[in-house]
Amino acid sequence: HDMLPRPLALIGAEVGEGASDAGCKWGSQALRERGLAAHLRASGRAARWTGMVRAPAARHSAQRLRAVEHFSAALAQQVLGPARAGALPVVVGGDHSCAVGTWSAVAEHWRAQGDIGLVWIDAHLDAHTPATSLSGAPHGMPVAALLGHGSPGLALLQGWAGKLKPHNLVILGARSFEAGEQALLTRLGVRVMYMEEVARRGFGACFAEALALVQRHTVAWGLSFDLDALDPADAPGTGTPVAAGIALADALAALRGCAADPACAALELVEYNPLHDADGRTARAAFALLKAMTAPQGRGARPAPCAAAQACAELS
Ligand code: 6HN
Ligand code: MN
Ligand code: MN
Ligand code: MN
Repeated sequence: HDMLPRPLALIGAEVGEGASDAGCKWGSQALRERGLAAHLRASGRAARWTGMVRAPAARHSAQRLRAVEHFSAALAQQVLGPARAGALPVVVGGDHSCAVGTWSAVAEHWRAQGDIGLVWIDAHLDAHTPATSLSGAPHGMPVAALLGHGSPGLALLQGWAGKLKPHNLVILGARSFEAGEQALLTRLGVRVMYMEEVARRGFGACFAEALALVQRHTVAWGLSFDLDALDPADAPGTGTPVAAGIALADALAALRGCAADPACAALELVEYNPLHDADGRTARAAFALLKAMTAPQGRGARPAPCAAAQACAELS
């Protein structure tokens, strides 16, 4: 329809403390210096950086969770501002622990009206609690925290737990995970479209179904895109690359214009590690993904074949 597209409020989530390799901490700054805002403005939307939030340094692994908790509260404030002002918050990571702050703020903003939904695109499940995590890394825990499990400092951000209800979450593209986190999601009944399903049905068909599911019982929905969901050939510069992922072309085709839906509450793109991106390929993927998602108009559902299907079939 003819409504003016909402301006984009880019928010840099400068956190690497959630991961074993802290390189993602410099991801948002690198994308900003490459001209991400101007790139997005080229498709006709207003776009500017409204905040950069930096996590306190953590020298020991025991300090990491504490650092992420402090960071999450600060990030949530930076997301609430533009959300209240009617802009579309676009959080640029940073490791994926930033999702706790982003989606806690979005849930808080919509709380009086109803529940929020979330599509989580990732090679991982990110649903550990400190009790089940083998690495102890907080970026493997945001999904559990948003569902109300694990560290109280994360789960109780904004003073209440259960920002996401299990039936309003869909995880897409998972192919590397541990038993403990999978057991939590299975027990809660979260729909996971594993990479083998994505390869078989195509990313476009899976994303369309995921979007319909998270819209069903909610007043608003969001998208959290972990770059490691992509095939490492298209996005080598991530914190934790995993073979046989989603082809960038498939993601671009399916996500195009998704944020034009007035019920789209926020977008998040995480795990860009500039130190592992020698040729700039991953930065270009990040630019293209955000430009596609924020294109002023959608193209409608257009299921595209998965170009990496062959590699996925070989894996399974
Ligand atoms: N991410 N499951 C592994 C862990 O350490 O808990 C990997 C987590 C990766 C998190 O990519 O956002
Ligand atoms: Mn992740
Ligand atoms: Mn991941
Ligand atoms: Mn595939």
